[in-house]
Amino acid sequence: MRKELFSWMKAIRGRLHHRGGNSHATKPLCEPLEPRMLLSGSPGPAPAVDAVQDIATAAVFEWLPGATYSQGGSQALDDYFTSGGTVHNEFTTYFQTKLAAIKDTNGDVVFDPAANGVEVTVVAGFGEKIAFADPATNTVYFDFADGQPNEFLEIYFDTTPDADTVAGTGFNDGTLVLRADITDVPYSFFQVVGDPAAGDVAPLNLASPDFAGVLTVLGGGTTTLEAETTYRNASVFKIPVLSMRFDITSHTPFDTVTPSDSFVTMANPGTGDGPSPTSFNVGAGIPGVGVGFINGAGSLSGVGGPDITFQSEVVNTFIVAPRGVGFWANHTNLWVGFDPDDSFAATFGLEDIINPNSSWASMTLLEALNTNGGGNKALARQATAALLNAAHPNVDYAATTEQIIALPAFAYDYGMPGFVALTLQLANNGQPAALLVVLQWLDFVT
Ligand SMILES: [Ca+2]
Ligand SMILES: [Ca+2]
Ligand SMILES: [Ca+2]
Repeated sequence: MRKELFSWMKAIRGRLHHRGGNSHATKPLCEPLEPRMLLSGSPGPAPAVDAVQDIATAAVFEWLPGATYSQGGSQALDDYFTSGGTVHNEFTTYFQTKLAAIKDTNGDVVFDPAANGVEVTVVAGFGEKIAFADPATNTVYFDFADGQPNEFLEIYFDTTPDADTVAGTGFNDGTLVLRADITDVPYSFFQVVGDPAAGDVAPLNLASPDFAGVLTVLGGGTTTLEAETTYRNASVFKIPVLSMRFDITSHTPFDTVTPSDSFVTMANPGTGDGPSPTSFNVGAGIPGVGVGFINGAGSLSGVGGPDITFQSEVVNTFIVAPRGVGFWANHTNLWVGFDPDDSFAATFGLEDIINPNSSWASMTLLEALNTNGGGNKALARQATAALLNAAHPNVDYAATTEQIIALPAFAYDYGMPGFVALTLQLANNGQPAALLVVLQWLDFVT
């Protein structure tokens, strides 16, 4: 090992005195933490979807156009206006839709539920309140109303596909595979095009007769949800999903799907089928809800009400825990910003340190990941995994790529490759505390 160290450190021989007192640092590292990612044998559905194991780091979830329903949304706007902008009543927004495809960071489809004969659905409910309504632009901005009793976000894996947008059923059956606490709605607005008081401008319904004759305002908006995982089925979401973001684009009138008759309005207390959806259609016996009220011409300040429903397009991404050396070595398709054939020396700025005649000089990043042994080799593979973690937009990592790139030279400069490798190994397995100390040190000396 010492011989190898010298070959790598050709250019920094003069600084070897820094090694004093760090003899422990080059001990070979055992790597007991890597198996953490290998979750298998869990009960639950048996998805014929190896791709799903990669979803969290791969991917963007693209959901099919679906329906969103803001129960009390128009009433809240009316209350806001009639109170002179002082009343900010809470209402509840529900959405439900079906997964179209999982795509990787290149935009390529990595999983197609329909082609696999399965269905993945999402249902959610969350509180909102009007932050500010601007009559000059017909734009309403919403704040998150956290912690409503009917707040939920659930993803289902269903081997008997049955989700029906018109009926609003089949969105919370099968097996619940992910549950999350909605933690923020950092951005939500809706803008009516034209004068909402001048009357409704477009038919709400398409093929369904259920909303026949119901008119709607014309408009569009965006809502972003942030949520943190509270339950994960490890046989589908094999990677620890920490958090997620849903970007919901809504508009009226509906133009590619029909409004839903019912919505899931309650959280599922278990992991199988969830509670039956609540009907919002004509004749449901819900006061104030029905033809002429939903989006239609009501008596309320020209905005209709008390509820409003939209067609929505939803995409979402997941933030996952860092991945270890083995994962990145076996998932080169998920690398972002770096290629397996990239030079290790060039990537980490080590050309002046590495002996050009040694095998280190020609080592690729993939070869670096596959090194065995401690000290230099441990640093090479852990720094490469750390770099890939830091570079991936869906990985929650404690360091930037710039910091990781600077670490190997720093580690050799201070004679502690084994120690830095250990801190990176811990960080690559979700324990960043030691790395954060090293980064403070790095920051101090550079
Ligand atoms: Ca089903
Ligand atoms: Ca279903
Ligand atoms: Ca919450």
